[in-house]
Amino acid sequence: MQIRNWDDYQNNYQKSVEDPEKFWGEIADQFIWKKPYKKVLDWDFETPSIKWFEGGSLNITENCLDRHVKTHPNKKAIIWEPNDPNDDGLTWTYQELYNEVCSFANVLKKHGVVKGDRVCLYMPMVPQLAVAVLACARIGAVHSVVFAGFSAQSLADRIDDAKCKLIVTTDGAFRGQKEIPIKGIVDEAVSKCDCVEKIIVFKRTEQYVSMTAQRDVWWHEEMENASTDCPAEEMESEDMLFILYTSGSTGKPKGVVHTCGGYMVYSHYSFTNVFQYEADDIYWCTADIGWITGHSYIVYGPLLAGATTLMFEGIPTWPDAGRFWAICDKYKVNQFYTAPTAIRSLMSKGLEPVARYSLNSLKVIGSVGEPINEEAWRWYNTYIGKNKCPIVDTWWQTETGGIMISPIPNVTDIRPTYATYPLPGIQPILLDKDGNEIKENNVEGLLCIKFPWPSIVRTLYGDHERLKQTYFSTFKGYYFTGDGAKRDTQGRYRIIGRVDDVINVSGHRMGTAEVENAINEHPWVVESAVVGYPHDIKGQGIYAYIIPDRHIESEQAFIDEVNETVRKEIGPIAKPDIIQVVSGLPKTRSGKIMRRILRKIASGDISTLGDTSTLLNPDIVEEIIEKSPMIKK
Ligand code: 7RM
Repeated sequence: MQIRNWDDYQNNYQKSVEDPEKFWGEIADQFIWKKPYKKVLDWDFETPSIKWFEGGSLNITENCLDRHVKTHPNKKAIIWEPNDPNDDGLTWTYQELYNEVCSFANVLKKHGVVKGDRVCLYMPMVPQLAVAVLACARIGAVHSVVFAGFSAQSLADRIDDAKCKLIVTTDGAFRGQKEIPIKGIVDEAVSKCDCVEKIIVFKRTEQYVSMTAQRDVWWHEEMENASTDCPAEEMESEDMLFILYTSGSTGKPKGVVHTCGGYMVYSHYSFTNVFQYEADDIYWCTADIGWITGHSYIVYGPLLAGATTLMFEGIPTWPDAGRFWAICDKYKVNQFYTAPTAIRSLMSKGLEPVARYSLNSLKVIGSVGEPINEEAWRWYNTYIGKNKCPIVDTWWQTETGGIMISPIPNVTDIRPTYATYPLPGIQPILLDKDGNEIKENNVEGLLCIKFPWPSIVRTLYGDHERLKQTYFSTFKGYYFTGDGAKRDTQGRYRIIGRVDDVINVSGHRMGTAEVENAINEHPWVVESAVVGYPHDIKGQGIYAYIIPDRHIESEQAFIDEVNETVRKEIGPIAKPDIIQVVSGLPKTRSGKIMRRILRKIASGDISTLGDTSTLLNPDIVEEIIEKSPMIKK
């Protein structure tokens, strides 16, 4: 299953296109199935309906845990590094992790969770989050992890959409110098939903929390007498494994659904190949488990591979900007996987925090979440990889479940800022605006995938029609990614970014409509328009144009209030970087906001605004330019 050289890559790629069922069937045979599958693949992109390994049954945790407990029970499964470098960390062997997972699975069962129930996990990066994920999978409950930076309102929306009956959370969270009242946020969210029956609280910070009798219980008390014996529920290959919410171009987040068999096969396959993981390596992905990267490449992929996966609770800049590198040296990390925004932010702190560490254990370094700019790529390559570690610039999405386009270290070549080639089994194509395939190289187009892979999104929870509309209707017969891409003369891809109304702030996907909805919750806001603009560290920043319903005495006070509204509605990650109060927005005669013009102004470039005379209100453009902080006068 591990591709070792260029010939291997080419043979595998060719085979995966010529006989996909044989290709994936052979990979799938390396897992433990409770019942063998009857058919590798059944699909149509019209309905859409995609089924992998039908007739087969399995439990992903048997593949993550039981089989490794048999062969190497004392190998480290999870290494956990706490927020404060002076606090004690924790290591669990495969045997210990197995015991934790089975015990907690029994706790879930005791509280009435059965196969198919949805369980919401709202936790910071403590190892118990990984335990809770796997415990759900053990008993066939569907986990919906919500990133612990989301607000009570966002959490409530997600709990309600999936009708979760149980929540697992913590008292609080440590993040750098901050202590965050996680349980308080959960209490507020739950007051807005009526599906939640139980809340299990893991004690992390020891801060005071209110516990509601009958409803709230402590993790440590429940675990005291829980048995470590919990048979793995038999799951059909296409049974739901998890839901993960992600932003789209409308205001409402989409509940991306992944299923058991295909996700298992693809997360393992992509992990071993992209990171070229070897038996004794220490692997570290700095993402949060609240995002897909954490699901696939902190928890499932590495554990399926029997790897040692490091989990970090803190932030890259605390106690200082050398923290990532200190951790790399402390644990002799071999594969390090992070996001361009983290690289740029650390790059801005100079070389001193890097120079203190050797980093000589590193073999492969990776990037994910957004396009990496050339400067950040070179810095990463020179000062972190020391010109000897291949950089894997991995392109993929929540909806793809795993890495789709990426270099394979020491197998395929590297081109700075290029995700380069698709993994075997992945068939990307570029289309022009009219949906015609662009066959030649040295071109640019809309990135689509023309054939299913095992971890493709199966549905959007509760809204299959939206799945069809969003991904399978723009271009008939293809999965449309929403990204634009270039392909060079060698057939290597460079992903340019979103072509829809989705912005990518520090690697976090956000719908402009979602942020607008939040802003519009402020009682004085009549209308708003949100666009992305180039930001040195975050990749894209959020620029909001806002029309108030009255004369604003203090603009700063109003802006502060709007920011607070967004923080409450979505969370701190969605707060605009720039808010401009305007008296109107440029609109077409049919009333559509001309976002193209707003994007140009936000990026500080007004040289190519085009003809604005056909607008409903052409004068407004001058006014906005006049007052924009991005336009130098
Ligand atoms: C894994 C993840 C997906 C969107 C995707 C792209 C962008 C991700 C790269 C990238 C350029 C990359 N899932 N994106 N990786 N753009 N190069 N290597 O990020 O669902 O949260 O976001 O992120 O626009 O469509 S995600």
